[in-house]
Amino acid sequence: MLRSHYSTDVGEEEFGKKIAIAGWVEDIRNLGGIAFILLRDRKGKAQITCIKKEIPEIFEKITSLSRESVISAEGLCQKNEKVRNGWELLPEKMEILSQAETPLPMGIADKVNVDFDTRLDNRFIDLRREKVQAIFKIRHTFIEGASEFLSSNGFLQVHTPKITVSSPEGGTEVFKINYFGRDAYLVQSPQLYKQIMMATGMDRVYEIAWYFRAEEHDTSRHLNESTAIDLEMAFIDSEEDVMKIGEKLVKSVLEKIVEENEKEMKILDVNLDIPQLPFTRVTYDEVAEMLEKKVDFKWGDDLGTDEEKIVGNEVNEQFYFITRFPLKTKPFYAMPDGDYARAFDLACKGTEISSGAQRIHDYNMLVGRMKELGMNVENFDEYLKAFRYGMPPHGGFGLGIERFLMEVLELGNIRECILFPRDKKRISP
Ligand code: AMO
Repeated sequence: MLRSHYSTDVGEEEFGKKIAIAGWVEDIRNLGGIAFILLRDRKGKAQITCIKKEIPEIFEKITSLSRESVISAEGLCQKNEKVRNGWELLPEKMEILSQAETPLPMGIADKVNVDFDTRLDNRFIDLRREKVQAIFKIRHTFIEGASEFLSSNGFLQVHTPKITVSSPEGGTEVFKINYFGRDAYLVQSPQLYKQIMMATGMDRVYEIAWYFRAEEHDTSRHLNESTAIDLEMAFIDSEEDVMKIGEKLVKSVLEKIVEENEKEMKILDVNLDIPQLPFTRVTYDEVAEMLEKKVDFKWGDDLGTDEEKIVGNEVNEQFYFITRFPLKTKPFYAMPDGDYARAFDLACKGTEISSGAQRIHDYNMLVGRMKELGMNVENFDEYLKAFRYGMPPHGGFGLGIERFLMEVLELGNIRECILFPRDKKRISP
């Protein structure tokens, strides 16, 4: 069979020529003397038209086909303005590569009336849907764009361990594993390692990887296994240097998505506004003042989902930073500034999508802070060692990939943005 054009993405130059296409049978219509197949592949859809009296053996095959079977077909690519994409394939050969069982666990074409769990239980079929594929095509652009932006700004891509003995973000939210009889943990964040990297002379690093959090809450914005873009940069003057990279990164990936994913944005029915730089900065104190007027909130409290939404409405910007958090709300590694931390969150439409800080780079100050917080310093020996032999001032942030996509694409549930979500109830498929 001809393999020169295994795609439904056919241009006018192919009209009148012999082509081959292959994909999934989305629909079959048999009108007695003529049959139509709507064939779908990664590029789109095409119609195969078969006239019974002209080619009865193929017509026979078509009548035996089930929806979602995989076929290939070869024949004339005929211009036909009545067909959606302006052409149809008149098959001379057709091969059934895989016959699909019936009934299907769920439908694929536009109106799919099944609940989210059924979709996730049958994710390989769900992922055949145009809308679902659009999310992952945009996700691809986002990650590629972030990588391009960071590389061109001197960041080196690294990969740090995902199995560790100490956990950076507090001991309660880690998955414990049995590592040849010893206790170990799946990492919640590359925090400790990306900071250790700052002691190596590789001044700017970034990592795109998986993180694991044993958080009990089962919400539309939390996953137990998620991915993030993390970076760390040395020789900064303050957290402002880190925020500047963060906002430029966001702007640059959005520009790339607008440029490369017009079709997918249309399928998802979303418009992306390219934000102006710099993003608005509001201090935690200003946020606390907004909240004290509206809800039961005291200076020093963490911002929960409801509080974040209120602040989002008040600030009324697509992206904004919240800066100068109370020291007690941030982890031990954040650089203190009196009662405040040199830490920030980046919010998109009222949801935190990233957080970061200038870090403590002085060994004694870091140990002092850990002791103040009642941490077992010995558990962090390997991390602390990197601060004893020359550690420059540094800072960085972590940006949740699914959080970002969920907000920017207005998807409402973070599980839409990851192929096979892991949450409190779901560990398969
Ligand atoms: P933080 O804990 O705020 O910071 O995480 C950084 C970003 O990761 C995403 N995120 C999550 N996404 C989905 N499900 C979860 N359970 C989840 N938890 C976090 C969010 C969040 O903003 N080490 C610091 C970062 C740093 O300072 O560099 C950290 O992990 O988008």
